[in-house]
Amino acid sequence: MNARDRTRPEPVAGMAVRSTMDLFAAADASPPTPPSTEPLAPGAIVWRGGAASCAGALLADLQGVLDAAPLRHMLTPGGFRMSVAMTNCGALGWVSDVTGYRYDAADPDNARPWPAMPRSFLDLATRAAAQAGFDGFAPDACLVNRYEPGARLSLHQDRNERDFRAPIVSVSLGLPAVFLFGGTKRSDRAARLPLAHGDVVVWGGPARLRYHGVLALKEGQHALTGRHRINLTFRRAG
Ligand code: MD3
Ligand code: FE
Repeated sequence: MNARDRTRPEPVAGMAVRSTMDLFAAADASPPTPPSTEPLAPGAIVWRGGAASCAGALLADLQGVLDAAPLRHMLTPGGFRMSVAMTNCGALGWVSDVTGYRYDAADPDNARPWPAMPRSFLDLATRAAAQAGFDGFAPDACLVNRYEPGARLSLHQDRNERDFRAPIVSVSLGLPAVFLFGGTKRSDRAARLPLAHGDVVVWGGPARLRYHGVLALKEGQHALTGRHRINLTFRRAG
C-alpha cells in the first residue's frame, strides 16, 4: 500500500452504510503508516513518486543552475561525445574529458565554481536518504543528466567518490526511462527497472558499486520537461 492508496479508504466488507467521516476515522485508526518506499535490492530502495509533489519547484530551481552552468555534452576518456547532456551544482561537479573522469570544484567551461545546490534539491535528497536509513547524508555534488530521445548511458560503476559508505540518491523527472541494474561485475546479468517522473532511488551499502546504465530514451512528450528526461544524482564526492 502506498500513500496514494491510503488517501482513499475502502469500505470494509460486511459493514453496511457508513458516513464518509466514519471512513476517515477508520483510516486514522489504522496501524502505523506503512513506508512509502520499497526495497529494490540489498542497499537500494525506490520511493515511487517521492519527488512528484516538489517537481515543479525542483525544475524552477534547476533553471537557475542551467543559467549559470549550461548543459553540455562531455567527452569520454575514449574521445566519444556523450549522448546525455550534463552539468552540476554543489561544491563539486563530475566532469569527463579525454584525460579521464574526476570531480572538480570548477566548471571547466568557464573556470568558475559550480552553482550552489538549491535548498529544494538538498531537502529532497536528505529526506530520501533518511528513509533508506542514511541519516546525515550531506551531498556535496549533484550531477544533472538530461536525456533526449535516443540518449543512453552505457553500463558503468560510480567510483570516483571518496567514500563509498555514502549512498547515491537519484531523482527522475520528465519522460520515463528503463534503468539497467547489474551486479558488481560488468558481465553480470542486468535487471530492467522502469523509472518514471517523480521516482526517487537510494543506492547505498552493497548496491553502491553495482554496474548500472540507462537504455536509449524513447520519443515522447512530458508536460514539465517536453521531450526530455532529467535525472539528478546526489553524491558525497569529496
Ligand atoms: C546504482 N545516472 O549519473 S541514476 C549517473 O538515470 C547515472 O541518469 C543514471 O548512472 C541516470 O552516474 C542512473 C541511478 C543510479 C545512480 C548511481 C548509482 C544508480 C546507481 C550508483 C550505484 C548503483
Ligand atoms: Fe552512474
